Amino acid sequence: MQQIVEIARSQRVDVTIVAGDVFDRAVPPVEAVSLFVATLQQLAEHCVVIVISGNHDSAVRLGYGAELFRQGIHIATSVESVGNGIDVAIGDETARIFPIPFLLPDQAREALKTGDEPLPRSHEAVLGAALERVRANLASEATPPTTSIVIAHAFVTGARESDSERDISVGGVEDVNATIFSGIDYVALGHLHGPQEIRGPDNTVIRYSGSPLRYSFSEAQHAKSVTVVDVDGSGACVIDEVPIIQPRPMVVLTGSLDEVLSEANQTEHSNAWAQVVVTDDARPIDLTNRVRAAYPHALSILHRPTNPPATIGVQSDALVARAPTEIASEFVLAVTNRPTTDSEATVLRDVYESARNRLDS
Ligand SMILES: [Mn+2]
Repeated sequence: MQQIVEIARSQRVDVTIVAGDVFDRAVPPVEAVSLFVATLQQLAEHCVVIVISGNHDSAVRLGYGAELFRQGIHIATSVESVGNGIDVAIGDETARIFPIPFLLPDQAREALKTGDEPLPRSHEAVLGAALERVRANLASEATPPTTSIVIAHAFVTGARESDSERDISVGGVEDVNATIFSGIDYVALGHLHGPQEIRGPDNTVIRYSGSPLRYSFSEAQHAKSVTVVDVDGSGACVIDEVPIIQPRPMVVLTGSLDEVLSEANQTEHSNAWAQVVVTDDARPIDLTNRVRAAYPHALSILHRPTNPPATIGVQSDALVARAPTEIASEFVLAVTNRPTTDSEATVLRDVYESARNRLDS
């Protein structure tokens, strides 16, 4: 957080955008809330700050007290405000920034409907309707602002995931097509942890800044950064990825215990947050302590034999990597000796999604 504040100060940024998630759970620990508030206050000394809620955040809790924040700190968490822009002076130009909090299709399809019928039950439908509101706002003035910016929290088609993002699928679909952002100069996206640019419609730059820290070993190779965007009023955007220095390196070491504990490995990686995967056929005696002695910051120690005994039908980590609905379908196959029907698959999916949403809220 200190690095981000320093980047805002030294680069004299006009606006800091946080595209969610702010927290990783609906009820965050007190330390996390304190850090968030302190960081907002420090950022606000240098620039305008605009925050949206993500799928991990409780919109109600994150938005609580938002009106009490001083001018220059905006926290957008409610669907009612979608389509309202915040004007920020950037030199002689004006950027209008539209924060769109993470929209739950089941709630937003009613709030954002344009006719009598609710919108289709999908992320693309509700976020698409939000963008219609944004474009209507921009078209409503004879002299629109020189730059338009949208902040959203979504999985845009073509982006690369890691193991850290929680599934947001509705009806089995989680992604939205980049074409819904047509007409916008810059789209600042949250949700995916790897920094990346998405191919969008002509003249629209769409980017995930990525998370400032790594949240799982699937992010070990990510180069974490903050995206600094320079807009010049013509709609053109110049992108600069400013690195965030990580507290420790991160490494995944796979091999026999002897290989993992080799002197070369220890010399290079003893300081790292390590995931150690030991592949010996039999579990080495005292595995955890021996690994920890060499890698005191090991976060995950696994025994995954190259030749697993035939009696083990399912490995738990292989199970974790698969879709819950797929596992449930296999269960149906195992007990009924026939594949799931389409209607059974729909029931399994709906039950899974509603259970997951209850955990999230
Ligand atoms: Mn998210």
